[in-house]
Amino acid sequence: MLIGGSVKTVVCPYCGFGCKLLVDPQTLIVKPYRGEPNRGRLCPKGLYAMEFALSKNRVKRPLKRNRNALKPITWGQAIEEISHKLLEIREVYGPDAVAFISSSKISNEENYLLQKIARLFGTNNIDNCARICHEASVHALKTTIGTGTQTNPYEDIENFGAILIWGYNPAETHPVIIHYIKKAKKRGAKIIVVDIRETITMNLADYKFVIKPGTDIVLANAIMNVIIREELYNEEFIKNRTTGFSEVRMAVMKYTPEYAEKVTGVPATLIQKAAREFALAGSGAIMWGMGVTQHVSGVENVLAIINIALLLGYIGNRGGLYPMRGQNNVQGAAYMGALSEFLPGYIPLEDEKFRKRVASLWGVENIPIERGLYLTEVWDAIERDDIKALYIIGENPAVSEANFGRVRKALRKLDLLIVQDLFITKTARYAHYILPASAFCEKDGSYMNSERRIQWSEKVLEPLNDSKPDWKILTMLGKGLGLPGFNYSSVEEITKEYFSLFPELEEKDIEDLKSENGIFLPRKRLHTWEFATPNGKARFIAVEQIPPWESTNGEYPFALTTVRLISHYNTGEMTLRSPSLTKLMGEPKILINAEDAKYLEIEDNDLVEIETRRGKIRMRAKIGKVARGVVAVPFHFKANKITNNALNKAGTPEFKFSAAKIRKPKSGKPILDNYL
Ligand SMILES: Nc1nc2c(c(=O)[nH]1)N[C@H]1C(S)=C(S)[C@@H](COP(=O)(O)OP(=O)(O)OC[C@H]3O[C@@H](n4cnc5c(=O)[nH]c(N)nc54)[C@H](O)[C@@H]3O)O[C@H]1N2
Ligand SMILES: Nc1nc2c(c(=O)[nH]1)N[C@H]1C(S)=C(S)[C@@H](COP(=O)(O)OP(=O)(O)OC[C@H]3O[C@@H](n4cnc5c(=O)[nH]c(N)nc54)[C@H](O)[C@@H]3O)O[C@H]1N2
Ligand code: SF4
Ligand SMILES: [Mo]
Repeated sequence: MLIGGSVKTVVCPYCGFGCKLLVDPQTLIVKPYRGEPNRGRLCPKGLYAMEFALSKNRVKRPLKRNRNALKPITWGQAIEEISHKLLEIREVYGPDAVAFISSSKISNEENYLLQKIARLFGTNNIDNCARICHEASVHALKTTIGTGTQTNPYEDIENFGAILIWGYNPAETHPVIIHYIKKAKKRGAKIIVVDIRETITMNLADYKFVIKPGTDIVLANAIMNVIIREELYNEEFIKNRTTGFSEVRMAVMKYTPEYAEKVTGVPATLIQKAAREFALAGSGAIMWGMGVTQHVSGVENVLAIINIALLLGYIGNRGGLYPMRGQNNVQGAAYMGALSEFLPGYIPLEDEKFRKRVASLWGVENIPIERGLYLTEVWDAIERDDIKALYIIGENPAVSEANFGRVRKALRKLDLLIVQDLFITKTARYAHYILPASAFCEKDGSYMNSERRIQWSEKVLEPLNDSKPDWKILTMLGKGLGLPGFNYSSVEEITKEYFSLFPELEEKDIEDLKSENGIFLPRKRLHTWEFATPNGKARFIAVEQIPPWESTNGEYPFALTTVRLISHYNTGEMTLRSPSLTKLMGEPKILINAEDAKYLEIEDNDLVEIETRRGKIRMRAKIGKVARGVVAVPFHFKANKITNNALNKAGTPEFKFSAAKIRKPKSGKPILDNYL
């Protein structure tokens, strides 16, 4: 239902860049916001963002499973039954037999409420898809510089002298940020792109480094080897603002450019030239993505990248670290405490003073201190009978988790599965209860983008049918569970409550958040003078090459990685329900090197079968620029049937490396037919 009135400003529901959309409530036409951060630009996903919300397939009322059928029930019944069953499970097995999965698609207020429910219920089993995305960056950044986030705003990118883009393909995944990178290039910035295939982003590059998957540390250490040997590092910065330089100096000695050439495939002379240019640029950004974090060496990969920035003093006013966040509110979900090892503001659970402060705000004596399960640990915990009930909001693990066969088996085994989503997703098909959530445009709330800018999103439409905004459902659930302090009657009351946990927000009010530029938390630029570590200095941590979990061999000779496409989004639940986007969609294809294809007698567009130790999928082939022995498969839809679920120290799976074999089947259809 239209609510009328003037044009509304809404935060894009797709990626973490955080564009604002101007939506006309009469016509529902979307136009780009002229101010920051999108400066009059949008990609097609933002432009057509209203379409999935208007889909006929939305869940319209609460549903309960009755054998194989889903039957409508009232909200009152749903909340009463779910609360009763959760309390019963807590009574018999304890609070840690329940896990909550929050969503990087829902607002700060909604994430804040779900972690509040989990912790008041008695468990830190609360997590979100940050775990399978940038959590390795959070762990590495927190250890070295004291904060786990992007350090600088987007606007700084256009002023730096060089940009190093690593395992990140913004031309497809954050299209609007390309505007900032192009402005830097026009001003003369050198652009270096490191990937395992020739990406569209490489069209902007002065140096295109196509490496073998999982060899990133060798390349990073070789770049440092050149910078140190040629004394191009920033001695003053290292002396005054860091510790641990001598260990890094020792560690990178053996990573000569010649050695790196053998391992990565990038010519030694090019590594030398690029290292020199990056060092002599005087300032620089390093931007990275999933090619870096989704490895068993994810945390160490990020440490290696941070070391390059520290060597050159490219931080604060002379540079920035940009772990570019994926989902529209993944940064907010983490900041609001929807992570199993952190309270709001990334404060560790062990911080007694802060824990007590949170508890007193919530009207209880204390909250649990033991770290909860990572999202990626939940599936084995169900297998072990440690988890009996799972409450999932806006997350689709039956498709997005590595080696999803075992996830689906675990979902089937649960005593109680509640899924709160817009659609009957592949995950919801296993649910005992499905709760219909309202879409982004049917509610107010705040979201935090990758540069830590909190922005207000306005309601454009009334909730569809009997759906409810997630914060309203969670308010009912909190009350149903008998938890204190769930008498919210407006979303702003929740905003005020989370404001009170952050010293930087004490002086601010909601009107500041609703203003044109939103609010940066804690501030626009971090670490200008001092790092957030106990001694105020950044820590170099030397790292050595770590091989991928699986190795290729005669039977599985190919290194398989998974990637994203511009016209598809994650598990497809939103984009596949948008008529305009489906028109733009290309068929996902496996990318293979021309010589490998010739050897296997595969031609462009042939159907091929890709098999790993977990299973097989089929897809058409595209012959293109990727190293021999490497294949890249779009992750959307079925790739996780065959990916490897080995985890890194931060709990992220190695989505970016599985050993595989490729063959041409005699007949058959590609996997995407009739997907939804
Ligand atoms: N169109 C679109 N946009 C999106 C999304 C989407 O699904 N579709 N998803 C959003 C989300 S949740 C996220 S997290 C971001 C992710 O954004 P990106 O990080 O850009 O996404 P990916 O394509 O997964 O991985 C980036 C690159 O890593 C490369 N790569 C693979 N293995 C390796 C390796 O071993 N080393 C190196 N150096 N590179 C490697 C891939 O070839 C790929 O080009 O995108 C967000 N934006
Ligand atoms: N092989 C491989 N696997 C990967 C990756 C990879 O690179 N390779 N990348 C990983 C990464 S980085 C990520 S982030 C994950 C993404 O994995 P998921 O987060 O599971 O994927 P999405 O498709 O974004 O699912 C979001 C869900 O939220 C729902 N939703 C949208 N808006 C709302 C709302 O307002 N309320 C509620 N309640 N629900 C809503 C949508 O309908 C959808 O079901 O995938 C991971 N999996
Ligand atoms: S770049 Fe990201 S935030 Fe901007 S319109 Fe596209 S999907 Fe939305
Ligand atoms: Mo992500």
